[in-house]
Amino acid sequence: MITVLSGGVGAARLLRALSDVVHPREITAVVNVGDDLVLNGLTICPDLDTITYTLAGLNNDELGWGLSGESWRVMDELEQLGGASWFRLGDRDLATHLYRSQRLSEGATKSQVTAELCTHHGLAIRVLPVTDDEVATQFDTDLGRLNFQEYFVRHHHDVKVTAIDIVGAGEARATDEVIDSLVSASRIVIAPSNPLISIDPILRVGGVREVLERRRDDVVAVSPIIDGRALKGPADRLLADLGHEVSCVGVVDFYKGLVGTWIIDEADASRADVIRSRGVKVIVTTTIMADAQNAERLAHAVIS
Ligand code: FO1
Repeated sequence: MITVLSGGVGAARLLRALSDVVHPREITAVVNVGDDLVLNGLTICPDLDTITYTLAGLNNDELGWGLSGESWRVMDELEQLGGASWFRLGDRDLATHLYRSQRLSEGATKSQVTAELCTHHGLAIRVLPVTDDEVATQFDTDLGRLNFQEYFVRHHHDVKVTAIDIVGAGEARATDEVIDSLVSASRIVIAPSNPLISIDPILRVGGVREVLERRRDDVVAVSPIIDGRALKGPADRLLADLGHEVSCVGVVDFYKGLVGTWIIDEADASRADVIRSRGVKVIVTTTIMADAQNAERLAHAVIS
């Protein structure tokens, strides 16, 4: 069994690659919920949906989120009404949010709804929200406090961040399924997702960090920073804004005490010895999942 701590796109690609080299039933994704929001009365879970859609082969590759073959008629109407249309929900995607919101209003948990959606899409990989409790990633910025999607989408993550607050994480508990999957996995993987805003909100949920500390030798992490830059998104800028070194070494130090083996990109081969001096193993390989071959090579490194 392999358990993968997962954010959005990077994690989804790694999960897809892993499922080509390990039976999907052997894989569990423990997914961030700090990006989740309620908008237009609907509960939207972007990381859960990106993973579910990608594994089902339905992700919109052009946008990197939402469903393929999308249309936007509802958003266009909403815009004309003056409603909240800055966070774009496609017509097909809306069905997921309507379904989830209805089920939650009937008393189902986020975990139950996620399982139902995975069954609907015929997924063999188990996809688990890290918690069924409320967790919300928020940012202190030059513009004041912003919730996740205000920062990420409305302001295009182009605003200086002075602090990140994972509201509710201190009181939230990981679900029993999540803890079981972490305790029983032969390997725990930290996906190449944003350390500060995708993985940290998972680690801060009650019960998770403790298991990783105990199981450190079985934890393998893939650096999302390659040659001092993030492939996508604001990870490099956030590391800099918050005083971390913007390199794979900075990420290694951020996860101090939690990881036994690091996978870094060939572009960072010269940093391998510095990382080894932190008392961890290092594998150097291609970490950019630009094509199926590279993704498979990375998946093999993760399970090797
Ligand atoms: N990202 C955008 O840049 N603009 C959007 O309008 C947008 C809508 C959206 C709707 C549903 C969903 O599941 C994801 C959506 N995303 C959108 C992506 C999302 O904001 C982020 O990529 C993740 O939260 C970061 O992992």
